[in-house]
Amino acid sequence: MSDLKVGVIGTGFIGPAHVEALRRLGIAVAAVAGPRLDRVAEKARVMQVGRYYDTADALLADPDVNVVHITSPNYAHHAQAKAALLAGKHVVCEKPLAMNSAESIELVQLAAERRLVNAVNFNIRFYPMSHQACHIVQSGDIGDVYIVQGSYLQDWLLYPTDWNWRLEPQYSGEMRAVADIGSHWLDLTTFITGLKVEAVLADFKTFLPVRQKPTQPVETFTGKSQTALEYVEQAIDTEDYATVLLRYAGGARGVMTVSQVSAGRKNRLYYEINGARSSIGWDGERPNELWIGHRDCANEHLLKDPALLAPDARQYASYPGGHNEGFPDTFKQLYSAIYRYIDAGDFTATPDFPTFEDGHRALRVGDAILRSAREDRWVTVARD
Ligand code: SOE
Repeated sequence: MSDLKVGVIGTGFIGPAHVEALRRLGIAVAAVAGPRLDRVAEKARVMQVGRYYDTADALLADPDVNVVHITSPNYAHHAQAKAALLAGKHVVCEKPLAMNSAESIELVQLAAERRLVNAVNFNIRFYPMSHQACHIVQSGDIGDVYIVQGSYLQDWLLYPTDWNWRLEPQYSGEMRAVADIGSHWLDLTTFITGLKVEAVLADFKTFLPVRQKPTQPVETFTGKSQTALEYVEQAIDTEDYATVLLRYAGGARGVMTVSQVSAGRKNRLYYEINGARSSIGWDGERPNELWIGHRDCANEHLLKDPALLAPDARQYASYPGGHNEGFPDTFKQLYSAIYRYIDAGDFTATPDFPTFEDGHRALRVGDAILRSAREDRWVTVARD
């Protein structure tokens, strides 16, 4: 594929997933950046990346880097994306795009002004079954959408000793579960249905208002297998759980529950979309299956098989039926769309991947959810 060179900012849980996916497409990773020189040097050695920097600015000054992937904690996304665009680099940013929609609108405008490619890493759209679901709904097969419902549940923050930077608002933002995983659910269901959320009513709960913070840093998802020696008590005020009622333009209704304290649910995004004729349902822990529900005939259970998928979905299935594709493949498929677009060079064409506009829209909904939870009332989602 592309002979562009990539710089990846952030080497925690998700930075290496970006590097691996890029390499599977034959895209060169020129450099990585992380906060401490000794740590980033070690990460670069393990990933066999030739150059490493201990600041984002140093990576952005590297003339060989044409595209920047931002995989740092949430608070840094806005400043790093802005600096990358000002340095003339295309940007692929992890979600959420920024801490709030005031920040994200600035990025949308700057990327447009600079005519640079901009993408948000909403990778879950790139399971083949997500594109198949989009095809089914958009082609009218299930009829008008009545109800969009589901959840995104995890258990990695269930115990008071579970710790991660996402628990600290200065790094993660004023919301946690909604921003971290609700953003994926909202993006995915918006992608599939094409429906815009108009108003929200949110209920939040922090079940663990005090946690034990290890005195050593803990990487995402590794807390379960590491025992810290020393802890300090820390008050927590971001939500462990949220349920949000959703009103969509055109009359559909929805409900989303997110939780990071649901024992046994490792990383389970579930949605069910009920239409005037049929329904579809998908469980992210069984990503190669799509449930199609009917009233007057037997329900269907579609297993991923390129031969049975619509062309839009088939292009993101690399292996034959029965050969499961999973989480790392979504990164590869997302980048195949982004780099194909960059290579084509026509930046007036409509992108077939999530852009800063999508990241901004998710943050607009997020801002309304936060306000609703605080004010305990329905809030209308602002429009730009
Ligand atoms: C942590 O909750 C997390 O890694 C999210 O940040 C990711 O976006 C999601 O893929 C899995 O969980």
